[in-house]
Amino acid sequence: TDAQGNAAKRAFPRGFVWGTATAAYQVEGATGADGRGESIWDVYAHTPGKVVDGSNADVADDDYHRYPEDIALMHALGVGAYRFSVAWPRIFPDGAGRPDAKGVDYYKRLVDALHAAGIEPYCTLYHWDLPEALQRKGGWQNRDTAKAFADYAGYMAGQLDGRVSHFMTMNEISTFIGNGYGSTAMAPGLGLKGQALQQARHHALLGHGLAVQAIRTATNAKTRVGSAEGIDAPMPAFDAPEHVAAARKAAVEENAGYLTAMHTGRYTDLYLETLGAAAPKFTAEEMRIIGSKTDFQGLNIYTGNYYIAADNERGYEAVPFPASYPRMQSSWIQFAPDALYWGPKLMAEALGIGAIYITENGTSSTAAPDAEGRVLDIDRVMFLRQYLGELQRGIADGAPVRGYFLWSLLDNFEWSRGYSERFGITWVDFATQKRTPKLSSRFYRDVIARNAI
Ligand code: PNW
Repeated sequence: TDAQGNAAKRAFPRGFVWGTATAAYQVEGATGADGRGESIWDVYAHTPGKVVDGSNADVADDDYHRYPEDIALMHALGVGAYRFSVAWPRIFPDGAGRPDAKGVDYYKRLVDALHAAGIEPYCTLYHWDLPEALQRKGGWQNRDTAKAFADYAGYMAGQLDGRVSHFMTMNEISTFIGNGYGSTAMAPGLGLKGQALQQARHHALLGHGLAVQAIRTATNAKTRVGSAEGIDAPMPAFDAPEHVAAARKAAVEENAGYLTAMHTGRYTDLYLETLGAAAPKFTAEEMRIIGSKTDFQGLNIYTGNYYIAADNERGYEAVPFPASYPRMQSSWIQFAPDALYWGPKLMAEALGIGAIYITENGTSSTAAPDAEGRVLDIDRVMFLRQYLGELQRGIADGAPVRGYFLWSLLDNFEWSRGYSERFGITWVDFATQKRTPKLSSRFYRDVIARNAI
């Protein structure tokens, strides 16, 4: 019990899944090892001027070789689950055709080592590292990429069948389409507009739907299939009925190109109307595939957006963040713990989602080793304590959240921010590859041990 004597009220449900998350390109390194093919991120990171600190992920955390040490770190933390991703170019170096046995074998060894440590593997099949060979044929602008993805996803899921209980097709279609196709901030950096951008987005959704079906065909009946999507986490400006209703409408319309389409099998009228001539071309059959039933929805939530009721066609209005609103080191992370209260709750209500995992939550921090080598990242501790407190409150109020994956286990290659933004609860000295758990790691260990906040 805490000072108020209400510890029981702050407990998470029995069996709640506690985990950490990483992604292949951000931690593995070893980009030339075994038969791995080139990915769009190798090309992008090696193009001068793309990554702020001029770095790349050729070595990153060298997790391809050091995974036993990193699993030991997780074992010490007490996590019951680990979310990792498979690098498509390690499995099919050319995107399709003949699989590389050594690449496949690496993930089998990783998964077996996780089980040996009592950690359940949660596997993402696409975390943005498209084989460069497919980019040369148009990447997600080419409808054939959706089919190639489903073939790869089905093959890999079949290889891991029985050893992985939860598969996620893709990570944050919204981010790799928005930043990689809609702007130049991420690979492949195309900066498309209008219909071309919408068509690429539609093909990525189609790839998700086809992959859901391929994974089901390739695995046993107990396997759970979903995706990990970045959402516009809707929050009422404050808890008044009209603003809650407004945020619930925003949940549907602001995610219309992604989660709403995936859970309803259709684009909303308002979405298509707003796009006008830029709307994607699609068939009823494609929409049926995009709406393929999943078993859970992963949500990556770092921040959210506030809404108020409005007298307009949508019935809501977003409240802009003033310059004085508190932010973390990464300028896009507005400190908004209520996103973990309202986000899952309103998305579940609005789209009828039965099971949610928070597949990513966390923050960057500038905290660095002190004279004694300790990393006292009190900003991250504060962030996690507040967000987890709101998550617990949301679950107590009925949000169907089954687990939480902290991003990230390790400092790693933060895409176009290179190594300048560190999201790890473990410090990594990239010169020596030495790992040092930060203060936040001890905090998270305590939360897991007590199953309470
Ligand atoms: C997620 N934004 O990316 C990714 O899934 C991770 O790979 C990444 O390391 C993590 O969040 C931290 O950034 C995002 O600008 C990157 O809104 C950028 C944004 C959102 C998500």
